[in-house]
Amino acid sequence: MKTAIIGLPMVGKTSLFTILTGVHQETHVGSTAARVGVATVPDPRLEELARLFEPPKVTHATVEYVDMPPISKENLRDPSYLGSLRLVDAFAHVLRLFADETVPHEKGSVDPLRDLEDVETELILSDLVVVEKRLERLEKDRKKIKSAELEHEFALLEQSKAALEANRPLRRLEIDAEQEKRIRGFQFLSRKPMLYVLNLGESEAGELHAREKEYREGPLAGLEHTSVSAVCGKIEAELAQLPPEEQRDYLASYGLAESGLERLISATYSLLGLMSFLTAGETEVRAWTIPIHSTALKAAGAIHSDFEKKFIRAEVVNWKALVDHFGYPGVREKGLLRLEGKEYIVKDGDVLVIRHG
Ligand SMILES: Nc1nc2c(ncn2[C@@H]2O[C@H](COP(=O)(O)OP(=O)(O)O)[C@@H](O)[C@H]2O)c(=O)[nH]1
Ligand SMILES: [Mg+2]
Repeated sequence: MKTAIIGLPMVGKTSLFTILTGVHQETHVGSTAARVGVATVPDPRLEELARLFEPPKVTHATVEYVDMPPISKENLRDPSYLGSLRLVDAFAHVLRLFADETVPHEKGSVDPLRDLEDVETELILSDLVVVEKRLERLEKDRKKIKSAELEHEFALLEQSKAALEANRPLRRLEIDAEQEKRIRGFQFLSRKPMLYVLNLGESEAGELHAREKEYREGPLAGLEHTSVSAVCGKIEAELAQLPPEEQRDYLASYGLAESGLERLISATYSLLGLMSFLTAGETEVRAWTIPIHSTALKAAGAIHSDFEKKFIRAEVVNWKALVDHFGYPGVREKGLLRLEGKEYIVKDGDVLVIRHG
């Protein structure tokens, strides 16, 4: 699962990418190459389970971020740039709220809502080109062949075109599951789930939560497949340089209780429709990534394809119960370890033991 970090030039995309993934590298000016890095999904449950089992290995879930050169008309005409954007599962759009005289803004002033609209419009226009081309082709085909398949696609693209022409991103299009399958192949940019990252200045650090709430309940209220997370890029960058024992004091000096990165990563994770189940034992404590509403069978398959093929049953217990009762014997005794079949819908925080043939 990949999330592309997008936005206008000089808004803090690369800085954010670096602090999320720890990947340092200069991007050449004018380059349309994307860079990929991996961020660890923070999970305090793993630490608690690790204290209990003391395994040699603790493995967190991860999400991938892609650092993209800026969104511009020119870049959006570049096939390799477009290709990188199409491949990702979601976007994190960095909105610049920080004011800094020494960092020029392409549009001459700091105005996050204007930037949001401008980038959205570019994504919409890019999709419109794709829709119009395909519709042209379909018009011809429909004259030659009568097929329900073509008619369905035609109707869906007409509906998409109407939305785009009204300047509405396709992520706000309400369609059924079958149409969803049909539209997926186009990899439309304006249909990708969108996380807005508010990049605040140091002086506003104390208002992080207030700002986030203001956007969530204001301009971004009720938008489908959209979420918002505020960070203070500059503070996070400096924080990353400090030893862990000094980090809390540093955050406190800005009136912050926690790093914003963890919340940003978690927001990405849920925007992607993902959750974690856990496995825990003496050899490893680990978080596994699966889509929300996955069955026990799918969860088994995430661990090993053989576990899915030869699945018999899953033993399931909530992670907290396992910690509170000091391990499997304790939860077994209390009847908290349940036997579940293939169709069981796994919950976030379930610890699974897969029984297989
Ligand atoms: N004051 C301030 N400067 C920032 C912040 N984030 C990034 N910058 C600066 O803005 C410039 C552009 O940052 P960069 O991450 O390369 O932006 P990009 O062009 O969007 O990738 C750099 O000089 C950064 O040091 C921030 O939160 N506060
Ligand atoms: Mg950059």
